[in-house]
Amino acid sequence: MKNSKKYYSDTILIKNKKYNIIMKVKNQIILALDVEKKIKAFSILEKTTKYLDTIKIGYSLTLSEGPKIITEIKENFNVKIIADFKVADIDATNEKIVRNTLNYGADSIIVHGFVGEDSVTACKEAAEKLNKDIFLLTEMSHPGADKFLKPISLDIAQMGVDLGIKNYVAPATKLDRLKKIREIVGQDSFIISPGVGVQGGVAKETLKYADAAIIGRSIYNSESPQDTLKNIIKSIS
Ligand code: 2OM
Repeated sequence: MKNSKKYYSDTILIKNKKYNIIMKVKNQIILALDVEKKIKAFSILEKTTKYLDTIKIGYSLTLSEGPKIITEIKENFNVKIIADFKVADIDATNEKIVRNTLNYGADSIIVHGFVGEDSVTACKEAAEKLNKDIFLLTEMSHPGADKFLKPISLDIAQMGVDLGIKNYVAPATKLDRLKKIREIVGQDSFIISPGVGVQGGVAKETLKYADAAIIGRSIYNSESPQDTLKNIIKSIS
């Protein structure tokens, strides 16, 4: 299955009417910036943002530097930020987590699906109020996810479709699962896929089914993050 779509859409409200805006992931690579210090994060961004425009930051950096790091990155670099907080609580708490994260300047946020419809809907609605979006995490890339998450991940994907969610996370390390999830969410949905590089996934294979690959350690632990990134881009073009 060849997938040429390289965009994910965000919803904006103008005069109470919903419009989808298109967000592009440059070179189909999202940098997972799981470093712990701002100085390191900025150094990696200075070396890589010529080749990418979307990054994912999570607990590693925000717990170490505080959530204002999201705002600071937005002020200093021309990147879209996906906040990987894997939101997984009751609806009322989820709403607060999503609203606060997006108000710090994140463009979207990753939300767990296994918590169910009410919890996920609270995230979706909180994001939409801010004209932003969520990514629904279906199945995970690590081996341990096979025990509890795999048996329900296709149902999670279907729930996302039923709720009108357009953006998904699905694993690069399990191509058969990624393919199945693509079949469920359809070609119009946007799938980002972690697990390329250190976890064993291959970017070119992953992008047969996903719209963008999430890559962390292979890039930020590399002696030359820009050269590593350039080589990955060459491998998929
Ligand atoms: O990094 C992979 C990145 O993707 C890390 O930030 C992980 O936390 C994240 N991630 C997964 N697997 C998932 C979900 C999750 P590296 O690895 O199933 O390239 O260094 O392995 C995510 O993206 O939501």
